[in-house]
Amino acid sequence: MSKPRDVVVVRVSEKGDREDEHFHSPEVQIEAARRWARDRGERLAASPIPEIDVSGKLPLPESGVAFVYVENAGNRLVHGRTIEIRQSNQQFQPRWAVVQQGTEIRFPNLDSTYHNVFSTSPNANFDLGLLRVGDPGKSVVFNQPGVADIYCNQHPEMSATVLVVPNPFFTQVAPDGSFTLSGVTGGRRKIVAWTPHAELVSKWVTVEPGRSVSVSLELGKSEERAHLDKTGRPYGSYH
Ligand SMILES: [Cu+2]
Repeated sequence: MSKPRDVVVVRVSEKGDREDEHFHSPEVQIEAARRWARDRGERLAASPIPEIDVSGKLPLPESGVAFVYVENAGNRLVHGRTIEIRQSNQQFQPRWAVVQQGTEIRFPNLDSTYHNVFSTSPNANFDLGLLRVGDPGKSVVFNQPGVADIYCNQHPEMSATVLVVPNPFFTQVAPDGSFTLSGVTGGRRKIVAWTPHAELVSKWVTVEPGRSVSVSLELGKSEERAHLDKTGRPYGSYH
């Protein structure tokens, strides 16, 4: 058994993360230290903050898609992560995504028609303008936690939804409705569940050492509502 590696936190900070204002919470420091050690095949001998697995169950919706995350376990921007939401066959593909804040989403147009991708959600207000046929796509960095509804100003039937989570503590719910959030730091934690097009639901739990934590959640009803165009008017009203 090796000695506690206080030095690990310092080495991680030397990589430049110290400039990230989100880096100062103890949870994030520990998380970064643990990952630094794991990448090198080592283990932290002791952690100043105990980490516990939070597990639970929830009834899956018909879509089979649900995610769970911890809302208040550190705020951390992820760097260098990019995913794509394509415009293909007059739909977004995929039609939903869950990303950690800091993730870049690229929106390439694979169709032979114009699209105009936009969002008016508070955490992701953008308008990519007309994307030409074969456009490699503009991209948006999602830096604010929350749910972003994404639409096309040309085609009201196109929609995608993106859940932006604040930290690495998130997971997809398994087909049997179970989930485990690993290595959650101790304290009062807000566990949040999401399925596309439903309100977020949450429960508070106390995470403490020597005690397993389980939480049961009931998802909100999925309901894709009619939406307005990028100017806030009903589609077609100005043609
Ligand atoms: Cu479109």
